[in-house]
Amino acid sequence: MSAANTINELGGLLLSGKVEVVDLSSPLGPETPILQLPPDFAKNTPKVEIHKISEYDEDGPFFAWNWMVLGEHSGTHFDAPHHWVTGKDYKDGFTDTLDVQRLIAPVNVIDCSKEAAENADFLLTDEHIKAWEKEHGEIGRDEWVVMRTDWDRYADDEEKFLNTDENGPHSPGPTPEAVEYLLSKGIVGWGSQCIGTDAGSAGGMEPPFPAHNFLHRDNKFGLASLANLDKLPAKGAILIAAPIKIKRGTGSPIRALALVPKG
Ligand code: 23J
Ligand code: MN
Repeated sequence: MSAANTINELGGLLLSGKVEVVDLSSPLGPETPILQLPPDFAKNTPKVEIHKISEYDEDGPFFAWNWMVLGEHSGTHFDAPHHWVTGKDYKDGFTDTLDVQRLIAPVNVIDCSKEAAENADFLLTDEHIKAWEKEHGEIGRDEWVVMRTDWDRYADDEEKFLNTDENGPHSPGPTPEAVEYLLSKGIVGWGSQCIGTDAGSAGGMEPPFPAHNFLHRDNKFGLASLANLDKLPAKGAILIAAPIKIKRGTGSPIRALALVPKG
């Protein structure tokens, strides 16, 4: 089938609902959990603030609008390669310079929801991923891979979302070997339902924050705080993850969307 026919058919499938658009973003607001780095990194992203300019009142009789305090890495968001020192030299590693052709791609959904419910420190290994591929099929070049943990159930409860105790944060994520394996498959990016692309324990890994370190070293993208991955098939959906075009931006909140064939 020609590309024109395929797009035409996709348009019809979207209009008829046979391809469903699934919202993979959580609402963004003052309750949105924000990463708290250990005290040796003094500066953190501020909490989201939404300030009213007007709402059909003396400050603006015909219109409602707000202004915001918003860190790039807030809520459901995109990590660009320049976010990490290992990706600092990529000219196309910023939100305004990256290749948008890469942002829309098939998505592989690795379901770790049971493991994560039993163990908040669950780590996805390269062996787990290979077993997943045996069951569902190979992960292909330039595809997205996301880890389903159903962590979005805590998306407006920072304490549960970060799950920090005296030993640090506890949330699931990949091992360094798992990330290297995915990169060997040529993925475009890796997504998590937790605060970042790395596990809560990743600050103590070698290297620290291996998902950030390896993904951005290879000019790949990260997605964090994804929602509704329980509504996606293991394979067969298309993920759209487009950051705001911030000049020399290292990331941005996104409205992540999935196209899912129904029935
Ligand atoms: C900076 C340092 C560590 C981490 C992060 C940022 C993120 O999770 C992020 O939003 O990129 S873990
Ligand atoms: Mn980030």
